Amino acid sequence: MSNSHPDLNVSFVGEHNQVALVRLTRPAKRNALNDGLILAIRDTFQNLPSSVRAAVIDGEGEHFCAGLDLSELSERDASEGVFHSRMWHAALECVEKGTVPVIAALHGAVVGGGLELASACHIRVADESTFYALPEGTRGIFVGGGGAVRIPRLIGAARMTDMMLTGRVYNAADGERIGLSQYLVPNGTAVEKALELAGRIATNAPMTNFALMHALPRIAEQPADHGLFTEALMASIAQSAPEAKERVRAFLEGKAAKVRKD
Ligand code: 1HE
Repeated sequence: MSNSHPDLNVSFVGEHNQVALVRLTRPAKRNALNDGLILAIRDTFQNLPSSVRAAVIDGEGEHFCAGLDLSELSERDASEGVFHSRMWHAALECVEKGTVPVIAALHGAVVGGGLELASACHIRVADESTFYALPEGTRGIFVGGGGAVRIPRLIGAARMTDMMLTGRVYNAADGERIGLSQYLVPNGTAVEKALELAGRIATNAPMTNFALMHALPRIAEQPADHGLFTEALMASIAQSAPEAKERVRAFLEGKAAKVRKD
């Protein structure tokens, strides 16, 4: 897979290229997301090679991502705005509901559309320099990249409302406390930690990863009765895969790792 955009670098890590490292490389503009970059994210996650089992996304320079490229906003009318927002939705859907789990490695600014991109990922690892904001509120606009759907799922509508009404900025520690990131790591180590997690995820049975990406979020939004039914179907599909049988047999024969606390 070659790089399709000058501001997005894709490389592969691991003995079998099983982890894709996708890097925003527009540090002079704080990795602000223009239309070309959004389309490149879409194309990248739509076309990951079949060797890839997990992905990491990070940003070059001092910040993960400054959000929407505001220089492209000024000339857009209302209907163009709808299509623009739908373009972001389609691209971030390719991240969230693509072929492999995606880990965001965060540092510096994770703001506006940058937080929308991070919230489309399955795991967020933040280093101590990370800060989160939704400056849309103070810029007279609204989120348009799926943030209104995904961010309340992480932190609740009340906290998101506060961030947008008041311009509140959360630091890395508070971000972890409220659920914006699942991991908080020392400065400069977010990518390393994200790659370690991705390496582990890449060894899971593909059907388990599929269930976590595609079934769990849907089940979590279904009424309990429907959710339990869907869970039963997903569980039966996952456990019937030959790989699941092999893994369980390996444990019973003492050949697989036990669960241990760190
Ligand atoms: C940009 C952008 C951008 C920086 N669009 N050009 N997002 C925001 O409202 C956040 C706006 N950015 C910032 O608040 C700050 O830039 C940062 C906190 C991210 C970083 O600060 P700093 O001091 O490191 O950098 P800087 O000096 O502010 O910016 C460096 C350059 O990047 C500068 O350009 P230059 O040509 O003068 O060097 C900035 O203009 C440029 N830059 N951020 C365009 N966002 C789907 S809807 C989503 C809606 C949103 O995301 S709205 C929120 C947009």
